[in-house]
Amino acid sequence: MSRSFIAAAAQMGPIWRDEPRSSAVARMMEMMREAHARGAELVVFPELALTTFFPRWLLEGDELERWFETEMPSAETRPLFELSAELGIGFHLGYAERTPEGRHFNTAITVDRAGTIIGTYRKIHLPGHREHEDWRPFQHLEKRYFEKGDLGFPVFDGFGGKLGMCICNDRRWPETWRMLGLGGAELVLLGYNTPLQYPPAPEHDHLQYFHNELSVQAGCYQNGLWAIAVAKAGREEGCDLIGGSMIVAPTGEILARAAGVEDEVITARIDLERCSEIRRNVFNFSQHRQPEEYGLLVTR
Ligand code: CDT
Repeated sequence: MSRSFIAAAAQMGPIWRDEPRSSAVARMMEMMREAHARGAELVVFPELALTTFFPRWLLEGDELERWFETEMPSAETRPLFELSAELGIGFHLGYAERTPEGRHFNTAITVDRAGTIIGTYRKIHLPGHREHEDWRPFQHLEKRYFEKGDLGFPVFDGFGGKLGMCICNDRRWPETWRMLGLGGAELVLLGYNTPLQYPPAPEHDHLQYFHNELSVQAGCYQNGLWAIAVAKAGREEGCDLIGGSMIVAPTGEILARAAGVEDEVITARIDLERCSEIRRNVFNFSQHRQPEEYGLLVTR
């Protein structure tokens, strides 16, 4: 496959609490068709793209377990895989995973143009809190519902290059990007559900879009890689989620950006060769990194 191809970010508007997975999948299939019609060979969907963002509620037993996928593809998600293979367009998707051993992860997969899963990632930086906190306008119980990912930051072959993934809060951490950059990733795929309100520090609410762009643009530039960052956006069950999905070049420039907070497809041409503009120059790791000075990064 050519190392230069068109890729799409498929931002999703809200998914309602009682919206069936079949509806979310139908919305994704429509956007997959649009991305394909616009020449894309890869389309990226958000974190937890099949359901509403359920960690905003305290749930137990079956009321909690119903949000998790026990197989991928499943009867409900198989149509997306079939359309991918039919059109010859790959995709990336986030979902809540329950393993056969009963472990729970916030997971993302990448699927190639034949509809085959080529990469799996389980979220490592889980934000929020473990116990219900009355004072919050909404909960963020990722620490309660998910285990820390156990797959590290894998880099795998796909779309003519080296791919990596992270999920939402991971994008704020330079360690995520450096692990992927050191692993050789040329393109990072990521989805997010980011509330416009951050109740522990409301004075930062107006900075949510800025911090999203700051994190992704810095990650791209400092590691000489591309990123496709995709929101679930809009007012979901009374909670406003930011949009601002974007495709970012290794120079840190945003080449395409979603305008609204609804379902929206944006595209840009990704040339993986452009990673070398940064990697052969200012961030030539083998010439300029000084890892012997970075001990604190892993000892504390
Ligand atoms: N989904 C996710 O990781 N969201 C967080 C919200 C802020 S921390 C409570 C994020 O980093 O965007």
